[in-house]
Amino acid sequence: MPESVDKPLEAKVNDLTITGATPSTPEVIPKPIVEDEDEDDDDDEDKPTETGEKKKKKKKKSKKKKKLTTIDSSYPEGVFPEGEWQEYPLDINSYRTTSEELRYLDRQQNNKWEDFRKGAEIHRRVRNKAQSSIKPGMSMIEIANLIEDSVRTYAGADHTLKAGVGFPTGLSLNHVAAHYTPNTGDKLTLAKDDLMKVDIGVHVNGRICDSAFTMSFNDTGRYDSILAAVKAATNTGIKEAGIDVRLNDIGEAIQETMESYEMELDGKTYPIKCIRNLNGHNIGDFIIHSGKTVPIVPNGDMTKMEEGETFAIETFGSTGNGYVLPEGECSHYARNQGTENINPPSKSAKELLGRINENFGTLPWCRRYLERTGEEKYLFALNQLVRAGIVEEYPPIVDKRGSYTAQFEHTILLHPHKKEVVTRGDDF
Ligand code: HZT
Ligand code: MN
Ligand code: MN
Repeated sequence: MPESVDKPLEAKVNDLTITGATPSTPEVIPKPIVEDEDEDDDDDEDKPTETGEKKKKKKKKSKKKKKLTTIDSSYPEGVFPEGEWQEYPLDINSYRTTSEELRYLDRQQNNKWEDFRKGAEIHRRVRNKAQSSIKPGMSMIEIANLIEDSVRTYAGADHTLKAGVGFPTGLSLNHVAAHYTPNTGDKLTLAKDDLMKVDIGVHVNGRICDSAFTMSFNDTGRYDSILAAVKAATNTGIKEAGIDVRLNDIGEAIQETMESYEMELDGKTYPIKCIRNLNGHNIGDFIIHSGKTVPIVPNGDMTKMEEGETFAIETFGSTGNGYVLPEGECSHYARNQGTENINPPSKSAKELLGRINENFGTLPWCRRYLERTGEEKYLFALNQLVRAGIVEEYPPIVDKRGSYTAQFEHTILLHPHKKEVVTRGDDF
């Protein structure tokens, strides 16, 4: 659809690149005109020269450098690939799939869905890069920078609130289930047998794609069953989700899938448990968790999902207690909603809050991002904002020491007629 009437002008990103574009029929799957290719245009690298020798030097030089450019340059019409479509599960909803009225209703929201799809395409490209280039021995800071720089480059926005990183990159290892990202000075490096949850957030105009996967570098199949359990459990949650579905019932289905797996580790068999105090959540504009939570065990919550809602469906499996507690130095923060009238307790806290508002609004951020804005001795003021209730800390959350945890997560859109697993890729 042509540019919106219903969106404020300042909320648009990269107007220039899509000016004058006449978007094609929405039913046509958009094909990127510029595929990522080798850095140079030389496509005869492998052909022997007249003397029979191959152009080795040239090939080496151009080997793995991929052209990283804005996602808009790949989709100049501003129409991004759709995610995976799934029909709604309940029989009472079978009319939705074919209803012309509901499809029409859905098109009124097209700008919003396009923002999610653009974020999702950035997410897929960034995680492909992560999956091919992250190696044991790298520092956690290097890994975080690789991912976040890639998000920023694809987003190509001149302001953090237009498009880019949607929340700190989670790189939690082993018994740490979530909300670890390195702070400056962190010396931690990735080891071969680490099990790493990579949780990447991409936002476009405040529409946040929240999607995560788990990486292993062990080639003996050590973690295969926990990975299979959690991937299957998340897919169960996605399949069960839908308009008028009770949150409790999604939790029940997820647990049933997850806990049908076990894992043998060094001669001992462990049940794979759901981490019962972690859950999926509604996603709101610039608000990573708004409203409903989606349990991963039954919890008696009879609340239903509703038309038009967007959710992060995430599940966590563990060989430990299946219960997490906060532990370790905090890196993740976000402004608390509804605290606009609380007065910051000091001049430095007030100034820091100004910086936070200007750069992140209500999006979550981490210490490294604050430092990118030019802040340096901010910790005292930050802790004042935390104590005043203006800023919320999201410390790392951990299961039992020595246990292993895994996570898979997708963002889903509950369109009136069908649901869209917008962050789905060929990887997970
Ligand atoms: C909080 C802070 C962040 C939301 C889930 C999550 C990563 O555990 C209600 C349900 C980023 C995200 C969040 F910096 N959390 N998804 N991906 N973390 S949560 C939550 O705090 S609140 C789940
Ligand atoms: Mn996440
Ligand atoms: Mn999430």
